Amino acid sequence: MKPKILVARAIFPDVIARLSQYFEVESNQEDKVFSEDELAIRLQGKQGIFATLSERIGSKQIQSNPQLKAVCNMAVGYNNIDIEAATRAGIAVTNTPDVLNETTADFAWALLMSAARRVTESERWLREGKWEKWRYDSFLGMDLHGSTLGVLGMGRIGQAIARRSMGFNMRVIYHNRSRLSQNLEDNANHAQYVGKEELFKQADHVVLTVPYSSQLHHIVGRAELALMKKTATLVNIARGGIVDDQALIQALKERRIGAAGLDVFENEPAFYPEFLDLPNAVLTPHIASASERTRRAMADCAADNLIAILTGQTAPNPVNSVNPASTTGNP
Ligand code: 8YV
Repeated sequence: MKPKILVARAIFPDVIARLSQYFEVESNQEDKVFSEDELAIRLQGKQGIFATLSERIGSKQIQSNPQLKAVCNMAVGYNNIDIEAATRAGIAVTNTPDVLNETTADFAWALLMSAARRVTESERWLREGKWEKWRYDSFLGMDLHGSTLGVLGMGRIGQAIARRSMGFNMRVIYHNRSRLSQNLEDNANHAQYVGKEELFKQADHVVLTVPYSSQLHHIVGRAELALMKKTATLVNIARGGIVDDQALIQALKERRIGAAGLDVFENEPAFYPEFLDLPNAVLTPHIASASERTRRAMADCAADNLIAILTGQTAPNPVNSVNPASTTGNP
């Protein structure tokens, strides 16, 4: 008998077909977002789940499903999963790193350029039929070339963003848990390590690429925004919760910073509606990894991990280290 798995959201049909060669698949092609209770019920009898960030997998889902062995997220982030509870229960958790680095870095630049050079704001104005004449001061923005880019969280995506700044002749500063090796700094457009405060003070444009954890909740709040230049741009392609969105709304409204490009928000998709009234905010619905090729690679990667774990192989992208001897009921 094939093991049963749940594919929690709609995904590429050929990925479902591939998973079906190994598993009895319960899919969700109608793409309903399950509540936490519903997910706990749907997981009954399933040994694995192909999950996305929308599925909260915590102690409720874990404790009520002692047969669960694998949680494979189609995302590089995994803050939707209680890793400690999963590890205690002997559940292997995996993510999809690397395959999305370049696409996500491209998109950070799309947001940065749109926000700094007021692309979406001026397009809205044009579409509203307001373009009557040229003016010397129409939509004056902030230059990217020759400016200082600050990257908070210089992981693989941060490095890919920094590399792209070479073409804009920018200086790169970064702050991270630990300093990169000289070689990685050189490859990231000779990025210079600075303290967090210095990063916010010196950067003309700040890009956030830190993964979310409860310790990093609101690491960009009122105090950090107050350090930024009045003309600076803030780009968040990392996670909602990294930024205190209410503090950011105030800073943008009062023009204490120049502009923001935001792909992620607190409480997605129910972001604070005040963002909609801010002309200096470029807003996108969590699509930084959304190219055809990358979303396919992410789905394939999550499927590879699920197949590996449930066929007794080593998962390519483990997030936790599971010792089957110390499990409490998910052997
Ligand atoms: C995904 C992401 O689209 O990979 C991540 O961590 O945030 C995005 O690339 C999303 O998480 C889907 O689960």
